[in-house]
Amino acid sequence: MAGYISGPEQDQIISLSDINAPVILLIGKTGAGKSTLGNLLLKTSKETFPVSGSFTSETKKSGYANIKIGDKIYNIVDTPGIFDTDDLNEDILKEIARTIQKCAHGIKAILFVLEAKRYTKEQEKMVNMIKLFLGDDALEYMITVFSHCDKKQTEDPEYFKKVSWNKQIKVFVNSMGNRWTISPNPDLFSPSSNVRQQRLRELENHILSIDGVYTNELLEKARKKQEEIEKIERAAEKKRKEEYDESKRKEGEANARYRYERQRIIDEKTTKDKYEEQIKDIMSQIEILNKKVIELSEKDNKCFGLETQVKLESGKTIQMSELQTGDRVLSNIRNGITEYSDVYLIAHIGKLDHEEAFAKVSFTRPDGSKGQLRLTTTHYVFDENLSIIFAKDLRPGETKILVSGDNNKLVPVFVDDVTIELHDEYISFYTRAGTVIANGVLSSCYDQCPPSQMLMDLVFLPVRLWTYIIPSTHREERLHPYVQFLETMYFLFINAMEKGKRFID
Ligand SMILES: Nc1nc2c(ncn2[C@@H]2O[C@H](COP(=O)(O)OP(=O)(O)O)[C@@H](O)[C@H]2O)c(=O)[nH]1
Ligand SMILES: [Mg+2]
Repeated sequence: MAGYISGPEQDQIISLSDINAPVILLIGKTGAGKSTLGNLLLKTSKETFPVSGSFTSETKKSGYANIKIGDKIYNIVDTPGIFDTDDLNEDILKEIARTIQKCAHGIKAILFVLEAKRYTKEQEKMVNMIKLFLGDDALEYMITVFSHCDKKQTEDPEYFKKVSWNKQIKVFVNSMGNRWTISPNPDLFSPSSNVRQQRLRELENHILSIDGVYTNELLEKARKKQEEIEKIERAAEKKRKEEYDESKRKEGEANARYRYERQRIIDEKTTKDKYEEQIKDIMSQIEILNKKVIELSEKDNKCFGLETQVKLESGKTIQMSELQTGDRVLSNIRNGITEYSDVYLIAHIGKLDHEEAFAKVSFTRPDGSKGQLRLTTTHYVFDENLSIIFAKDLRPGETKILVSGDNNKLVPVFVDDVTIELHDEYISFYTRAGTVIANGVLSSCYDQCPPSQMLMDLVFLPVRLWTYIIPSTHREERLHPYVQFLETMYFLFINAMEKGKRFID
C-alpha cells in the first residue's frame, strides 16, 4: 500500500536527512507523464508533483516525496525535463547534481515512462538509444511504464501489447526483465477504479520484485557525506539539549527555550550550507571540466584511418569508411567468446581542413602475417596488461598489443614499428562497449577522451537518456555535441571518484 508522507514543495535546499531511503526514479521525455505517474503512485488527492499543461511551463526542478510500498519507505524522485535538452546550462547542471545527491541511499527502481501513443520511428530510435546507453546493471532496476494509453489498452494490457508493440519495444521490455505496466490516465480512471488500482498494484509489485538497491561509488560517496552531516547534526542537537538543561536550571524555562530555538536555527543553517556545499562542489567540478571540454573540442577529435577494417556480427569485414550507426562490430574477445557492440555514434567522418599526425603501428600476427593500424597519435590501444596506452607511446620490440588470433583469442604480440605520418582523413566513432577490434588490434574508441564504461554508472543514466533526442544517424564532419558532453561528464566522474580505469575487467 502506498501512502503519502511528505511533499516535495520545499525550500530549494532540501534536507537530505528527510530522504534517507532508496529512490524510485522517474525518468522519460518531457511530457511523457512522469509527474502524473508519481502522483498516481502517491495516491493523494493533492497534486504533489506539478503536472505540466504545456512543455514550456514544466518545472525544471526535481521533486521528491516519501512513499510506502509493502512495508518499506522509498523516495519517489520526479526528474524534470532536464535531460531532454542539450543546453547544459547552470540550472541543468545543478539539477543533475541534486539528482545524484538525492540518490545517495541507492536506487530501488527506475521507472522509465514512455508515451505509447505515438509509437513512431522517432521513438523506435529513442528506445534503441536508451538501450545503448544503459549499463547492463541499471537495466536490472528498470521498469517500463507506458503512458498515454487509451481506455481499452489500459483495461487490457495484453491487447495493448499485441496490437501496439513492435519488435524493438518487445526487445527493449524484454531486456528489462519484462517488467512493464501501463500508467492509467487519471482523466479516464478515477481513484476508485479497479483498473487504475490494478495497474498501480502491478507497478508496485514490479518494484518490490527487484532485488536489492542499486548503488555505485559516486552514490556511496554522496551517502557518506550525508551521514557525516547527519552526525554533525546529531552532535549539535545533543549539545543544544545539554545547554538547554543547564540554562533551564540557571535561568528558567523561558530563557532556556529561547536559547535553544536560536541555536537550532543556527545549526540548521549550518547543515543546509553543508548540503549546498556538496552541490556546489559537484557543480564547480563540472564547470572546470566544461572549460576543459571546450578546449578539447576545439582541438579536433580524431580516431582511425578510414581504411581500417572491422568485423561485423554478420561475419562480414568492412572498412571503417563504410560504418553506419547501429552496426554491430567486433569489440572484444573474452574467454574465447567474441563480443559485438553497437556503433551508437559516428562523431566525425571524412576530410579535415588540415593534416594530422597519425601513428602507423606495424605488428606481426600470431599466424606470422603482417598487420598495420593507423590511428591518431593520442588514440588509445590496449597493452598486454589491458592498460590503455597512447598509440604514439607504443615501443617497437617492447610494448605488446593484443591482436586477435586463432581460436577466438587475443594474443599479445610485439609492436614491430611505429611511424608518424600526416593525414587529413579519419573516422571517429563510438561503440557501446567503448572498444573495437580494428585491423585485429584491441583498441579503444577514444582519443584522449573517456571510456564510456565509466559513464554507464547509473548516476549518469539520465545523461545517457538525454541522448535519445539526438538522432543516431549523425554522421557529420563536425564533432558531435554529445561527445563533448560525454567528456564533461567523464571528467566530472573522474574528479568525483578519483578512480582510475575500469575499461575491462
Ligand atoms: N492522455 C494522457 N495524458 C497524460 C498521461 N500522463 C500524463 N498526461 C498528460 O500529459 C501532460 C504531461 O504530463 P506530465 O506528468 O507533466 O509529464 P512529465 O513532463 O513527464 O512530468 C499533462 O497534460 C498530463 O495531463 C496519460 O497517461 N494519458
Ligand atoms: Mg514533470
